[in-house]
Amino acid sequence: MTTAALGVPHYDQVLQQHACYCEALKECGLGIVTLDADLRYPDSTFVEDTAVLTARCAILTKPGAPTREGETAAIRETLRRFFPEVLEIQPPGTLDGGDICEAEDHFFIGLSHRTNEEGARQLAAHLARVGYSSSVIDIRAMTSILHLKSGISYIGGNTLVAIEEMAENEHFRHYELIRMPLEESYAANCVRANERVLVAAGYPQFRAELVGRGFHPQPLEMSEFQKMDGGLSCLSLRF
Ligand code: CIR
Repeated sequence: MTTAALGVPHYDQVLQQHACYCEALKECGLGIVTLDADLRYPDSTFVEDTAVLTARCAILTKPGAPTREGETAAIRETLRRFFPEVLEIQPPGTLDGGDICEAEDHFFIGLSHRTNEEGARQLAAHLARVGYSSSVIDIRAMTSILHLKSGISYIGGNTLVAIEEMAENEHFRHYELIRMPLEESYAANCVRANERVLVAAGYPQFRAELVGRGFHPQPLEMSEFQKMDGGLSCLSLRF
């Protein structure tokens, strides 16, 4: 599925970019668990949407797009190997992991065309039970982003990266804010992994800003995933 009018992804390049992404995570010191491709679910490479993983609990989501609902089965099975208990969002709640932005012990929950109020309420309750706070950010009127994390990322050091449309949001008042220039909005989706920040290649202003603030950006080619509305965070579940 996509809303981007960037053309058809080239399969060989998709595989190559994905392999580089996995390699970069390993270079950050992470271990990788890879699931087999499941051709029934063409969007399933965006595993982030199927779960919310925290240091204190694991929650399987209920993806908001009907064609993606079945993706959670393989993730449930896999998560059970790593988490003693796997909680689940229940219908009529829907929730995509891409709408959840973890900033230390606080979680921003995006209300979107994928995540509904009931899904947000259930997640907030699960998080509260283990001592995390959360706040809901309504992005339903924003046409430029699919998920909350297409528009903001938390990269540690009390620092949030935000697209222009979100930068003035009152929820972000107490954070250091990196405001993305309009032409670099896609790069707002980035991933802090240990000492590095994985960023989409081709966004020089953002990269320079990160370096200036003492972060260590690692650019990765993402052109083929961008064509499918995907960003760096979508391609993995990190815990
Ligand atoms: C979808 O529409 O569901 C996929 N084509 C893209 C999902 C991207 N996931 C994310 O931003 N977390």
